[in-house]
Formats: sequence, C-alpha cells, structure tokens
Amino acid sequence: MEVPNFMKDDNITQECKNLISSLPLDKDFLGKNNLCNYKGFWYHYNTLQGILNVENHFRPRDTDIIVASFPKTGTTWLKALTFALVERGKYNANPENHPLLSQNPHILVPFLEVDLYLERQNPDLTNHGSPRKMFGTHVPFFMLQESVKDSPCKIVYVSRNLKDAIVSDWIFRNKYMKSAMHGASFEVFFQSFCRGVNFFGPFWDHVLSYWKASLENPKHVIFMKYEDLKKEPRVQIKRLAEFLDCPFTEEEEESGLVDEILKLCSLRNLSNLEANKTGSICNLEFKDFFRKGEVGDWKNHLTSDMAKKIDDVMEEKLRGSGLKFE
Ligand code: PAP
Repeated sequence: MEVPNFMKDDNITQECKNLISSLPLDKDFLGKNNLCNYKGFWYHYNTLQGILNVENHFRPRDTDIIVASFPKTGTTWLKALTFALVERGKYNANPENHPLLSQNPHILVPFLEVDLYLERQNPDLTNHGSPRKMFGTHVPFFMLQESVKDSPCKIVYVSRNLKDAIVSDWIFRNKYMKSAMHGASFEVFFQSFCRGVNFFGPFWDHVLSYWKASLENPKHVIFMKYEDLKKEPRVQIKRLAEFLDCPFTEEEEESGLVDEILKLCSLRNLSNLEANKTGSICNLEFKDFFRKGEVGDWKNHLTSDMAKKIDDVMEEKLRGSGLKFE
C-alpha cells in the first residue's frame, strides 16, 4: 500500500500553503516526508489541512463524544469500548447484529482530521452513531478547543506509556509503509520522539493538554490510561460509563453486561473477526491495528539507555503536573 493521504502534502488550499510558509518546518524520521509545526505540534501538510477544516467547520452536538489520543496509545480499544457502552441495549434481542462484529471501530467512530475532514470542509456526518455521534481524533486539546468551546460534549482521552507507544508505532509503520521504510533506522525514529519532532508530537505536550483539561473540567474530559484498563478493566469501564452519563444499572451489572462488553471489545475477539482481518481505512489495513496489546513490550525492543532517556525526558516534562506513567 502506498503512504496514506494524511502523510502527503498534495491536497492543501492556497490559504494552508501560505500558513505553512510561515511555520517552522522539518522532516520526519525518514528525512522524506514534510512536517510543519502549527501551534506547538508537528503535522504532515495534508493533516494540517484536515485540522484547519475541523477547527473552522466541525461543531459537535451537545451529546456527541470525541475519543482523543496520541497515536498507538489505545485508540482502537477506546473507540470500541465507547461505542459498545453508548449503544448497549440496542442489540439485546439480536446480539449477533452488533455493529462491532461486522465493522472496524475506526469505521464506527471515524477520525475527524485524518478521515472525515481530511479532504472536505463539510462531510456528511449523518451516519455516525445515533442518537449520540462518536468521532476520533489525534489532535491535542488546544486544537479542539475552538470546536468544542460552546459544547458540553464528552471527550474521552486515552494515553499510554511512551515507550510502548513508540514500539507499537514503529512496528505499525513497518507494516503499512513497507517499501517506504526500506533503510529506516529505529534509532532515528526513537530520537525523533525524544526531540518531540514527530507526527502529532511532542508526546508530553499532547498528554498534558488533555490532563490539564480533565482536571479543569472533569465532566467534559476524562483522562484514561491503557495500563489502568489492562490492570482493572471493570473499574475503568464503569468509570467511563459514568463519565458518559450512561452508568451501569444494578440489573446490568448482575446480568454480567460489564464483562460482556469487555469481551466484545477484547483484542482477542476483535482481531479474530473477519471485519478486522480484511479491509482498510486511509490506506491502513485493519488487521495492523491489532498486535500484542501488552504493557511493557518495550523491554523487547529498547536498550536500557533508550529506556532511561525516555524516562528522563518524561520525568522532566511532566514534573509538577501530577501526571505519572508506570
Ligand atoms: P491508532 O492510534 O493508530 O488508532 P491504537 O489503537 O491507538 O492505534 O494502537 C494500537 C495498539 O493498541 C496496539 O498495541 P501494540 O502494538 O503494543 O500491540 C494494539 O495491539 C493495541 N490494541 C488494539 N486493539 C486493542 C484492544 N481491543 N485491546 C487492547 N489493546 C488493543
């Protein structure tokens, strides 16, 4: 498959071109694909166009839900869980008709900037969830602020320790970028994260943007961690349900619905479905979104020096924020 459209720079308006000419510029870890720094974060040019489209035209409805994340930190899982929580009850009579059994979570909860708004200012949003619409995004909170400033919509942010996210991203890119990755160096990729010059980076500013928003407005933004979901899934999914104003009833809990939803959205279940073994979105194959799903897989890929470097950077950047990753 070729490089996804959101990584290219061939579909931007003159206005966006003018903007880019005034921004700090750099290249990605391959030294090939362009990055520009808009309001403190690095984007490929087409993605910046999508972000501007979102900023200027996307206005969520009060009941909408946005699943936000830095790439490879649990997006697919959270999209599935959010969808399953909000839409539960609809498929009790025919559980075999549940949309998560026949459609990938990225179809049911589509990305704003790299999908719906990438090439258009006013996409058709009528088919995305009913009555509550659900969207995904990788942009930092600052970039959403304009869109959501008058809306009590819910923002679900999922984060993960950076070491696992880097490894997950590297392996994912080696799958979807295939020949474009020929000769790519993991060391250079790793360094780009440490410098913060990476797609949607710097990571620490991304997580901090949502962390602070969740502290300031806990009814509007929830901050979740991949590691917590792995460690105590029942506690975390109930926390999420309450935040989304659809807490589990006693009856639901007694009937085992919490575990049913967790099972439906589990890596094992989703990755074995035909709908997730075939098909693609934005030139990314669905099957590549599912891998090990473990905490601490970085130990198999990072040297102890690399691990220390990330730990030191994160310690410095998050100091005083109250946010910690294991
Ligand atoms: P995205 O940002 O490109 O959408 P995202 O879903 O955030 O990707 O990240 C993929 C990671 O989540 C993979 O982690 P790994 O490489 O360390 O294995 C993938 O395995 C994991 N993942 C995907 N679906 C699930 C799930 N249902 N439960 C737990 N982990 C999952």
